[in-house]
Amino acid sequence: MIEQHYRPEIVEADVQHYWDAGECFRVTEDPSREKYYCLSMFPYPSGRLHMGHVRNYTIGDVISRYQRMRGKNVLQPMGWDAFGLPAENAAIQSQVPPARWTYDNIAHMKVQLRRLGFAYDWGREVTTCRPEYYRWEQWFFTRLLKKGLAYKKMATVNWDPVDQTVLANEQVIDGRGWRSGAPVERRDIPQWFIRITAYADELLAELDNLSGWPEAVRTMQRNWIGRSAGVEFDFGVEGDNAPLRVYTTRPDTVMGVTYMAVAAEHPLAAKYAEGDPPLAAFIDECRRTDVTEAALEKMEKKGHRLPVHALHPVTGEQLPLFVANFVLMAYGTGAVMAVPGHDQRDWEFARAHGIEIRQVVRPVDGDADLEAGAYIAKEATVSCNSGQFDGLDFQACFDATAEYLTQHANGERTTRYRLRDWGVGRQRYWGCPIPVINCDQCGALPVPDEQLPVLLPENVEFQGVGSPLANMPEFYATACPQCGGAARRETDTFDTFVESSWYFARYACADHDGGMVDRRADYWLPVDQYVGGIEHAVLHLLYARFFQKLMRDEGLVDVDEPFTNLLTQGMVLNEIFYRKTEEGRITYFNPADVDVQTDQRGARAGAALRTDGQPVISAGIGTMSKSKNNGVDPQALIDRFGADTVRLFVMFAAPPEHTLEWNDDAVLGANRFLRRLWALVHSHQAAIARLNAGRCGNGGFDWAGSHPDPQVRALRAAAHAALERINRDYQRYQFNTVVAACMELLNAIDRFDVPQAAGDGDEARVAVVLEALAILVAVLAPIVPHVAHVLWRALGQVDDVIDARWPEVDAGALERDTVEMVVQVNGKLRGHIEIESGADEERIRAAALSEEKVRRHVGDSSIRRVIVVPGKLVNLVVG
Ligand code: ANZ
Ligand code: ZN
Repeated sequence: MIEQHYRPEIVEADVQHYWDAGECFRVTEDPSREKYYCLSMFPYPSGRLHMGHVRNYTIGDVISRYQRMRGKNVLQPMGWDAFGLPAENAAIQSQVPPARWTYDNIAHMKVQLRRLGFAYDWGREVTTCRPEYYRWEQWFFTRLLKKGLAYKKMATVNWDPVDQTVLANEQVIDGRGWRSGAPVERRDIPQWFIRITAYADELLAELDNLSGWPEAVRTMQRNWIGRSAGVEFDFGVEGDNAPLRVYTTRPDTVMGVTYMAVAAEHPLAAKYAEGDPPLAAFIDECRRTDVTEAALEKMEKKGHRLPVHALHPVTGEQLPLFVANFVLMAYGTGAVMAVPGHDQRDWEFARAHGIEIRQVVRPVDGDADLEAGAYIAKEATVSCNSGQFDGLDFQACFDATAEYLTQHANGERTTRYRLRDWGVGRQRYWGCPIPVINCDQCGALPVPDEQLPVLLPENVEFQGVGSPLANMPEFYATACPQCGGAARRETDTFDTFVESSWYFARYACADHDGGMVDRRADYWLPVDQYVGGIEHAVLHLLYARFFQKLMRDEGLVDVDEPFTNLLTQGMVLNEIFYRKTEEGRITYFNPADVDVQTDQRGARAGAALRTDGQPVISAGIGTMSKSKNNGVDPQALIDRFGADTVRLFVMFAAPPEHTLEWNDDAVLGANRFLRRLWALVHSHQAAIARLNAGRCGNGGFDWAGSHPDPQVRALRAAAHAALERINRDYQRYQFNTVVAACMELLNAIDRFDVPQAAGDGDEARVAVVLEALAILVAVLAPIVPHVAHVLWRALGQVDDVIDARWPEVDAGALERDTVEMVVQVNGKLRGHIEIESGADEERIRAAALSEEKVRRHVGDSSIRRVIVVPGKLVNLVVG
């Protein structure tokens, strides 16, 4: 028997204790059962959970619990993405070693996660900064090294000249070091890379098969990989110059070339700069400009004419030749054929230099306006002004020109990727040491297996200037594994994306100490449902897919793709309030400290800070963030309302992929719903207990055939119709409408009259309430598992609701088996009857006459005729 009042703090503590004691969420591999692996992106242990975590993990937990009730063998693990920069920053600020800070945070956040009641198998917890984990990452890297899939090359880093250290991108603020404030310099140093480009084709091709991923994410990955088909071929150059080789993705526009451009570093530019000081100065200027894509887009397109012409490979035409600041030496051949009619950069440059803009492509129907800008379309187009290549669509013209250029201009078709190899080295302390030994004689060698792991010293003096590893001979001094001479350990550590690229596989066998993974990974992988933030759409998800393939090719796992289905949850938003001082300094105020005033019509009239009553400015709604001071602390909410209310709120407030706007009233509403549910079960529990006792438990009531009481039938129909909708919405993860349907069902049960005293004929009324409540509690169990656990018991169920079988829709209950008919006597409305659809005339007539009002109007007259409009109306003609 449950108490009268819902007290979440007691309910939740009890139920969590029960789950722990029974190890209810521990799973083992069971080949006889269908597995379901549900994974939420593991958190960085920053210290506290935020609402984004709560949303992410609630969605994952609801899916996991739902699948379990559907009979699957469900794995839902949790762990910690524990290496990374914030630990170093904290160490500098508060003098705690990064390891201590990290482990303390993990301990605290674990308590918070437990408090939310997530069904995790904590026995599989993975903490990436522990040697048990990262040793296998090191081992794996040494395999990649041996296969040539890992290599070292020069790469540019941000260098802080005052602190004498490499800075991460996040540590560069407006071009200055975050601590020293000194302008950051660029330096080239040797760094470690993994050859992701070797898998570019497969990573791209398999995106087509990932039908369980949002199209937007697949598109982002496609663009990131950026495969393009192109042609490299030669233009002639006047004088005794070598031919000028270009790379283009639009050979179909070759007839529209009106000038040529080379990069400042191109040999042709250098050749003519010798006797030309203005050109030399221009080249110098180009070298100093930023070459990021964004900068190239915006900057003024500048160029300097060279004293020779290039020669068109088809027409032999003389083309002006420039050195231009928008051509990059590192891309393609460092030279471009410029087609101002169909390339925007070329168009801008041509405009600025008075060069001809020639149209060679037009829309199939109509024309393009080249006065406004370049016409870049490739679909529904046709080539024009192109001589022998006229009248072709994009692909046909591409093929025809490519073929011609291959024959006549030393051409070659090429495939290029935007994707670059993954630079995995970081000049940081709090990361996994890269397992390499550098020997002056033998070069960079992998650390031998028996010397792994290379332990990261955890008790370090951390000054924040550079990585302490580079100043710790006890760490770096070692012997060369090949010649035995003195050698130096690599002091770079891995990018933390390396750890998160394989943790999903490690969960399958987290306790395995004989290798990276064991055969249990074959049982669990691929992850059936992955849940996480859209901010990881490209890097993390691409690296994880890449690692899956690397592991496959090492024989460690057998599937090609790690994540069958991906759900990217939307951001959690809240209002933003601020004040600005006269000097322009902005202070943000937490919405919880702001009172919003409304006018008579309920529209917002203003907002004021509660503490001083003075106005604050509203900046609308935005993502919850520290910088805007508009976060809501989940812990405070849990303390006040309980975890179930918080879980219910986040699931009800919006579909998982949409943004979720914070709303205090809706949190209260969620709490009220749970209290009503509790009260409802409480009010019926005595009657239910009697019913169950009479039927030896389970309330098993035989609903075969139609029940004579229309109200009983109606409630059954409502419950099963709700279940049908709920099932559909669970399948498509529309949890908000699941909750809405539950609310309606609760109202329907609430309206239903149940006799509270024992009485024979009322058994069906208790039974139908029990059935409806059992459906309601069962379908709510994934969302509000604690309260559902207790209420399930109160309904007389012996099993735990986590293991209850998902309720089934009884199609018989759904059939609208009665119709309402209007009863007329001599054409005048005299009453209504509820009657089985398909009842015959005899039955309808009897039912009509059983109505008191109808009987009065018929009186003693004889019935001469009965006119039935099926399903609608019966007219008794009397006289
Ligand atoms: C002629 C042309 C005509 C081009 C046209 C585009 C549109 P993606 O797709 O990113 O690979 N390009 C080639 N090498 C370059 C370099 N070193 N610096 C700057 N731009 C360069 O880009 C390929 C296109 O970028 C090439 O195709 C070339 O311009 C330009 F209607 O050639 B195109
Ligand atoms: Zn050596």
